[in-house]
Amino acid sequence: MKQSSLVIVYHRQPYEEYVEDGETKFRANRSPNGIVPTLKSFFRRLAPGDGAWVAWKEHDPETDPDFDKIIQIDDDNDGFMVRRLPLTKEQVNSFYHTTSKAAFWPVLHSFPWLYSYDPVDWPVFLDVNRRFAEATAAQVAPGGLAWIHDYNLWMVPHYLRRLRPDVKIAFFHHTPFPAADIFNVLPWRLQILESLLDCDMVGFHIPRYAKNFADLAVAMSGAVITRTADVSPFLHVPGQALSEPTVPTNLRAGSRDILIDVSPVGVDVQLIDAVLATDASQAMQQEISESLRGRKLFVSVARSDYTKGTIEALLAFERLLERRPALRGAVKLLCVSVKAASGMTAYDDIQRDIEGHVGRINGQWSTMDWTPIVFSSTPIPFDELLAHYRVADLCLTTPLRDGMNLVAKEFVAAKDGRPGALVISEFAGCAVELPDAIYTNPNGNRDVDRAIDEALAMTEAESAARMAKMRASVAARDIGYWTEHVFANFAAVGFAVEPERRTLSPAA
Ligand code: GDG
Repeated sequence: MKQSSLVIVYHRQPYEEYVEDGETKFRANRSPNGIVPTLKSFFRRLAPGDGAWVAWKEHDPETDPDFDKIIQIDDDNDGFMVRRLPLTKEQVNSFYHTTSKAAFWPVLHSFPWLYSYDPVDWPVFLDVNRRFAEATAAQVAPGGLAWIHDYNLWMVPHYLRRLRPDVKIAFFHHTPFPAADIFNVLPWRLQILESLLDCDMVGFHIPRYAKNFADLAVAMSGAVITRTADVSPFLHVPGQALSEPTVPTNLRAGSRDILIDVSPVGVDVQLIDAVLATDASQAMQQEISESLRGRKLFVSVARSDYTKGTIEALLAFERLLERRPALRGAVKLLCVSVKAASGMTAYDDIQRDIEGHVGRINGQWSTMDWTPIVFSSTPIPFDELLAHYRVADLCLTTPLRDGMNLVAKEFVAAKDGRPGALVISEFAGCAVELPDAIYTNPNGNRDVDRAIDEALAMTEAESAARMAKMRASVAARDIGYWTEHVFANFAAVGFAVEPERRTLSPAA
């Protein structure tokens, strides 16, 4: 079997599976946005067919004994291979829903009181991570690079390093990385840290997370920071909650040098522009504008998660109606809070609470010709989302913690310098890149109210100028920039791709 120079290890599958005429078929994910299409575009920089992806697939060996572990996907990313790791429902439940989501996720997002230890079956987590490492070890070519994503695969580097000492290992965290005081709530902290120190490169969205990680490594395992750099002005807003003036860039742990990478994920600005320029989108934008009949449109879009601050946004919107009677009937909120498929208690609770607030607010304030909140718990098509962003007056993004938050960047890109405002939590990673947004601290009502009032009071000229500055920043550091940056760091740790493929645009 052919091995691959670059193997992306990410728990989600990079395709959709469907059945036609009794036959299982695969197609590219219908939604073109989000991180999966971005990661797949990395394969375009390799020789055609040279990329591979490792993901899990829930599988019952009793009902499907002929499960294909390896499949070929031929989409517009030059074709790539997917190694599917069959996991039983029980393994998925333990490794993903319990250990990753009920124990790691709250700690990573600084909600240690929601951390749940008792149901964690650590040996199952290790076993699943070991299997991921074995699948990766079988797939990656000599001297190739395995790029592992996110906390649910934290222990993969440990196993992979022992199976394949010749390969380069890179890791990227999509979540925040908290300070040691919080991280150390996890009883498996040393094992996790040592596994990450088996990597050649560990990546984060922003300097604060990188610094937290490096400080943890120094405190817990005797690693030494061998280089620190000034943070680029594009990622530093003095006095801002997540801002850092300097960042460690290199660590030495035992005999290994580790590159600490800071690379905030960008959005596909070319794709957003192209979608918004279509006749269908223009017609949709016109229709949305007309349906508003002069009302101001607010948008709040996120997965349903207690970290995302959707309840804080809904309550702020309700307070706005209470505080400013003149706005009753004059504002509308599109709230998309996409329900998790999991059946986990914490997520069922938050969904129920969000829907309860929407129902209550609409029940209290609706009139015959005005419903304050339009709500969706299922994803709306990307083109519809973008058309709403383009028309919207305000994007209300109030996570209590968020690794980056791509919604805010997509909104900024879609506005393309038109008047509008982004109210962003200071605790979302993207805030360090967007000083022209209106910052808020969602931990207090008064500050969110202040931020919304400030947004509504801005003149058109000021809001357009701020949106234009943010758009320039988001466009300059889009997914193409991110891809270049990551490949440059892959090269710095000894994994170089052919120069002529490196110049390809990921959106090409
Ligand atoms: C994790 C980290 C980090 C949402 N609703 C709809 C929809 N979306 C799309 C958005 C955006 C994506 O999903 C969500 O990205 P986020 O960054 O906001 O959040 P997470 O899913 O939590 O992602 C996060 C990210 O990883 C990347 O590293 O930024 O901090 O938590 O692209 O547009 N798309 C469509 N309909 C929806 O209703 N089509």
